[in-house]
Amino acid sequence: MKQQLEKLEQEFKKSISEVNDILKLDELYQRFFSRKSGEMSEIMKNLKELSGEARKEFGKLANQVKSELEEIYTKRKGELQQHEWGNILEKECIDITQPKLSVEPKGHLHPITLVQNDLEDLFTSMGFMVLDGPELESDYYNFEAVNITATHPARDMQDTFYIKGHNQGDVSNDQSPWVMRTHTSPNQARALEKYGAPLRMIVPGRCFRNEATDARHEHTLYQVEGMVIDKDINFSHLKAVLEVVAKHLYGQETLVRFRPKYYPFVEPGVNGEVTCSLCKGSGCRVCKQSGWLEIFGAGMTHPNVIKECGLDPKEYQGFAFGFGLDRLVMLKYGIDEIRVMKSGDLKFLNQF
Ligand code: FA5
Repeated sequence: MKQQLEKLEQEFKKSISEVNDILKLDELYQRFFSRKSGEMSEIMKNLKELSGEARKEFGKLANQVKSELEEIYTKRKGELQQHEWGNILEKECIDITQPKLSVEPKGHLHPITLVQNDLEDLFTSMGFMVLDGPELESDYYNFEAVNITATHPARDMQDTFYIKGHNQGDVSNDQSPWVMRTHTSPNQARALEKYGAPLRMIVPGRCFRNEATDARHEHTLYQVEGMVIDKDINFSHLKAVLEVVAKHLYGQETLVRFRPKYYPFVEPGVNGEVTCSLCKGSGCRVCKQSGWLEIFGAGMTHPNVIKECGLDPKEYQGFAFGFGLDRLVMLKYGIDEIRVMKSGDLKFLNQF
């Protein structure tokens, strides 16, 4: 038994000198000193075969060896722990002298959003509500409700994307075909039906047309619709509001001119132009050498639209306008090509 104990002692010392991590060290400890199946317990089980004094003597010796080996174990464990902490600290330490990592550039607002926000603030300050309307619109609201009947030639002015399927009947129990809205004007009828008169509102939003695109025309364009309906509204109110907008955007020296234009939902209708701020009126590619740029359509609301929305045109009058938001942005920032705005080109976008 004594020999067994010596063998165990030597083996333990040899094995522990070869162990390099704490997990293996604990496994080793269990192998030798586990109460149930450790090699030391196996030796101690034989103790009962010894008699009196010999048993006492061997028990004492075994305990001495055990505590000596446990001391070696504890010391080795301490060394290994220190080593592992050292590794962790080394891995996790922060070098405060290191130069800072370059931070990803933050996003920013698109120029169309900047001008839209600016206009929303301006119109709100004049008592207008800011509303929203659907991009997938019904034929009824896009055309019929604003006085463009099914066979009306004015439909040709806006080459339209029709979508399969029909509206299921919303505000007006409308079952007409779907279209991608060609302008924001359907919201004239939607707003009048919902809020009635008096009404002062704008609706900014995206519109879609089957355009042959060029420097001034896009298939996906932004407009800002506006409408005022009240008693005793006349053309000078319309002119005043649109001049305020033009001067707010482009400066007090900006000139606005109105020329007659046909829109079925207004009478009289006008097309509004401002002096081209790119060439200061001398003529360039964007204003087609005319010195003027068309930025809105407008006019006095047609009595048919007022009637269609359940109001009496003898009692209420009003005006409506539709700005081409992309065109407003082009003029404000001197952009001579509309298509760059939705190109996602960072060289362009990072300028704003
Ligand atoms: C309309 O869309 C009318 N709904 C505007 C209106 C509203 C008139 C209320 C009267 C009363 P028009 O098709 O002219 O009208 O477009 C209005 C503005 O949108 C134009 O002045 C122009 O600035 C802009 N626009 C029109 N088509 C495009 C296009 N393809 N790309 C970029 N801008 C466009």
